[in-house]
Amino acid sequence: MKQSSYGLDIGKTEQLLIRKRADNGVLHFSLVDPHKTGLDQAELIGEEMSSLGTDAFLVGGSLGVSPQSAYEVIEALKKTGLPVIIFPGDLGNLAPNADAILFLSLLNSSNPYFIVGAQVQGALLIAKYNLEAIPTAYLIIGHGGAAGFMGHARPIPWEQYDIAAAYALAGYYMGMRFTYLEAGSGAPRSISPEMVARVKQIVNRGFLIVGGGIRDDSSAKKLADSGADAIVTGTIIEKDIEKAKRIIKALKKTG
Ligand code: 1GP
Repeated sequence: MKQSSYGLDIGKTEQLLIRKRADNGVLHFSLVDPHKTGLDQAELIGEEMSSLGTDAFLVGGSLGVSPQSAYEVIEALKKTGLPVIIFPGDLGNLAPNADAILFLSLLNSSNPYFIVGAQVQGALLIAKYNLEAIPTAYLIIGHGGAAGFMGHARPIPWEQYDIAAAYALAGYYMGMRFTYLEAGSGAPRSISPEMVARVKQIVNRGFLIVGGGIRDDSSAKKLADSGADAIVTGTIIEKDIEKAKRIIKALKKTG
């Protein structure tokens, strides 16, 4: 851990992501849900996605994830040497062997449990596991998918760019260096490039992750060109690896 003079801890994984972003353009994160992905499959996905040039793995899900299943999938993905970061749907996602955890606060939940309650329940365990916590404002947009439903979200309407920007900025002022704009896994469409551009314009010093419903290279590229720092794909990896390949290729050409 690098300690700044103000006592701010920026961990190794976060530093690596920021450095990679600066050096190599927009990053691609591969989402693996331990509820949907068995051990052998996780190993295959790891090999395949790392050879295609993905930058990191996110591991997590909203339903049916146990610490044991998370542990096993993380172990399989770590063989790639790429960062493996927990993307927790609930406390069952916490496993000690990841490189880091997106310490999410679902800011537009109507239930304080998802804003700070689960975080309090998990905090001491995260410290005990010595997991690097990356403070992240998690915002559910539009459809929201299972994450939105399970997290009691009041999804921000697709076209309300300023509301998304205001939430992201509030999160940033509260110390969340990362923002995750989430349309929901398998959402019928992705977040619009206009919303991404507005959020990036307002929170230009934060790291912006965009995911949910991204299924082709041209929409991924538009989101990247609009200011995303990392694009997440999950469903497409399970369904059509060729498309995932084209998405990564398109991102590698971005600045
Ligand atoms: C979900 O943003 C991610 O948290 C990925 O969504 O499965 O639609 O790619 P997809």
